[in-house]
Amino acid sequence: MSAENPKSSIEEYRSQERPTWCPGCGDFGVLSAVYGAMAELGIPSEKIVAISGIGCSSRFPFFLSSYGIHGLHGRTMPITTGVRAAAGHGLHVFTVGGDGDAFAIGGGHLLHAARRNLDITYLVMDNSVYGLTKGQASPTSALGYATKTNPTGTTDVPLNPLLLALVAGASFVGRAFSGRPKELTRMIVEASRHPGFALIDIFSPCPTFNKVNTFKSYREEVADLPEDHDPADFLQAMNRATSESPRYLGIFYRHERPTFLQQLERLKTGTEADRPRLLSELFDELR
Ligand SMILES: Cc1ncc(C[n+]2csc(CCOP(=O)(O)OP(=O)(O)O)c2C)c(N)n1
Ligand code: SF4
Repeated sequence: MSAENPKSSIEEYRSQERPTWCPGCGDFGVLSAVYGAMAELGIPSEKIVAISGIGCSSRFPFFLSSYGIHGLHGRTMPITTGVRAAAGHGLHVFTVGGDGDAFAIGGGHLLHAARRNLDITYLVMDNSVYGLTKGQASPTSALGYATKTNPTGTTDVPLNPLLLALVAGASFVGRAFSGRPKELTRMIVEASRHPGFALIDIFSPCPTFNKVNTFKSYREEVADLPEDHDPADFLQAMNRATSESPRYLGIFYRHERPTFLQQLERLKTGTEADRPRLLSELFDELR
């Protein structure tokens, strides 16, 4: 994580490229929240890298004044792992993309980045549809969700991103809504400060293709996590992540354990003779 210089101007993070998203797309709210969070954290724009896959949401790096990689569909985690290993703590790494990129074609990579506790903030703009390719069902589409390519409705049971991240070992798991920009900004700040793999699943409606999961429907379905929620309690996080009514927003789980970079550093310290003891200490901390 880079040095913080709180309260930069939002303008520092806005690139010269204007977003090409459709009017009313939820991704605008996510972009504004990232500008706001970066300004609050005061991370210099040259210390940020945004890495994406392919999709409407994956155009994100063009609109952020920072380093960026617009990669391959579903391959954000291998790219991010390489960037993180090469850059060490010197850059703040944002990985961004859609629910298709993250949980369909990229699903296998996601699991292993989470268990490895890769040091990143991963923002998934979850619109429950493949936006860029014109509206096919995605892993988070509701059962029976009908599209032009599947007019009778999908028979695939929707995947729960929070449960997936929790069982894979993500050390920070949150859910937010682009229609609630203040809370979203706050959560991006918290996730950015978290050492390790921080995933935020963001309800980010696609008004062009998804007429089921809309700003209006989310407003009716969501509620903040109860005040007694303890983000250190894994089972409570699992339990509340399964709730459909309401669908909770907030930080479900947060737990610190050695991150990918810290693990690499530990493996390099000490002499050959120290290695068995250092490894055994590291394994104890990872358990
Ligand atoms: C290897 C590969 N397979 C398929 C595609 C076609 N493709 C491009 S984007 C996309 C899905 C986009 O959906 P999502 O990741 O949810 O992002 P959104 O557009 O909704 O933001 C697909 C299937 C591709 N570009 N590359
Ligand atoms: S198609 Fe949907 S996800 Fe893509 S830019 Fe338009 S509203 Fe946003």
